[in-house]
Amino acid sequence: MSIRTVATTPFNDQKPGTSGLRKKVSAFQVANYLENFVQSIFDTIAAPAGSTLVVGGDGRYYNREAIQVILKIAAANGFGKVLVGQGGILSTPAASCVIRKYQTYGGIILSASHNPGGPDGDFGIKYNTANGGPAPEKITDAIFARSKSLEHYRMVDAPDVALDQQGSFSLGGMAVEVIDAVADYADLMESLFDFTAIRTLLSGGFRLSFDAMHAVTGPYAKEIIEQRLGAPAGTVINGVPLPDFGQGHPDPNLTYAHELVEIMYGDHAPDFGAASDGDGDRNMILGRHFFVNPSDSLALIAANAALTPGYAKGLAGVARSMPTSGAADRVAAKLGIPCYETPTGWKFFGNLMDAGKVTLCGEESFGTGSDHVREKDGLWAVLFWLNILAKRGQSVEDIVHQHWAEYGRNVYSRHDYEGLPSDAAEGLMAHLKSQFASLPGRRFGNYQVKLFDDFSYTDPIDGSVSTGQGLRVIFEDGSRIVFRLSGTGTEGATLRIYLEAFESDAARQRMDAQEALSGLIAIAHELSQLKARTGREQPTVIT
Ligand code: G16
Repeated sequence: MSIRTVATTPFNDQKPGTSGLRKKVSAFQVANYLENFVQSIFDTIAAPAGSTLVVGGDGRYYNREAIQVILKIAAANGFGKVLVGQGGILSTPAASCVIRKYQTYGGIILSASHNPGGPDGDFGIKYNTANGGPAPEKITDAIFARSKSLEHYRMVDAPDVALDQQGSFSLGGMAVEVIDAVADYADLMESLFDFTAIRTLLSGGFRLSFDAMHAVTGPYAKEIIEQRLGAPAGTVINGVPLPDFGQGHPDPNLTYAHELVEIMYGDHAPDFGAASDGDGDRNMILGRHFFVNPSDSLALIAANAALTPGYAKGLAGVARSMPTSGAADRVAAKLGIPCYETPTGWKFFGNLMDAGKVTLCGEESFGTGSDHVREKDGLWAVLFWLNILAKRGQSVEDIVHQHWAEYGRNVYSRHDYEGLPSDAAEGLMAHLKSQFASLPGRRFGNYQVKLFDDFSYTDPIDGSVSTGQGLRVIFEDGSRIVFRLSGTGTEGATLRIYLEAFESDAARQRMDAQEALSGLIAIAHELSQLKARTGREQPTVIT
């Protein structure tokens, strides 16, 4: 085996964001860009010689090329074995499952999640630790620091490994095992949910549509929903993963999953609709002519967990990201379990799950999951819902309405302003911050500001502190407006405005969220000088 040590110059922009390093494909194609980052990961994690690594991605453009590079750098850095999903495919939750099941040292996941793919689209890479979860900030910060001083990377000179066939191969002395990308994950799902009850539901005329958005979940959904659960062929739509996602935007929300939305809001709509994103960790849940807000979905899953075999023994606790609505808090209070509030980013849930403090976690950004893996999990959420529906025998809409009647409704919406010039977005945030001292106590119609701060979090397990996690305007009645800049985009800036108000009056709970939140929306525009600073009045995406 010949190992080449290649001289390189560092890049200064390899700082991982909310979830790994995400850039345009063209940025990753710059000579040594990917190689440098991979070597920086390996230098940082210092895995003992002979360690096992997992590598897989969501199948987007550049996935295959990147895997070959990673394998050759891993071989030159002393790894003993790499498990790769067949065809280079592993959904993000499946990668987490494989890391945990085979107790590997860690894994590298290639994805830019819900961002578009193709030669002009986005690519991404992130490192997950032995618990199966995204590396915590102290590791991503160290990788970034290393990337800024890297002068060499090591790589074996060897031909590419054939990834399309399962089996064991040798690459410069390192074993490469190409594994079934779906089986381990599908078995895990079968162990958590009542597949018999769901099969009975599906054979009794209940209809569903699952939109894989030409992204990674297609093969997983076909195996689980159509094969193991017996749903008719065609239940999974857009089920063939394509490198450019069929030129779509694989983000399961009301704007980008429009094909599913048209089906679910059309005549003869199925009983249940769901979609997942590029790498399979997000989910959107729809009933017939009905949208389930992700924050409500987390609360509902927590409230109904006892109906599933995997969670019947009870929940240790729940966690949600700060901008996620407080609906889950109400369920936790009733169950007598703690509810933790973390910054945005799944990596913040890992310590809580590892310490056994929480079982379920969720985010407003269409992410829900549990301690079965250490990533959010789109299909898991869909199966959780199907299990609930099979046991309760009610429609999605009725279940949600009944939940609101019992707990009250945290009326919620997120407004995204995508593709803003970075300086305008940063100017808007700076303008908001200039009001830290003056805003508390101010009255806007019925709303009086109680608190205005920049959210910071102290991890209760390791004491690490994360600051600057979103500007919170909290009103005396508990309503909130949160302003944050997204950490996952690759072009310009995306401003997210999160709006929440509580409605205990059953007669008003079914009101349209935009209407119910119109007062808060107007305040958000006024405080941020949104139109003057960005020229925008209407969000790109409303959730
Ligand atoms: C990632 C993170 C999530 C986060 C989401 C949105 O999801 O894992 O925890 O909520 O981004 O982050 P932001 O608001 O910074 O864009 P994914 O699905 O993109 O990996």
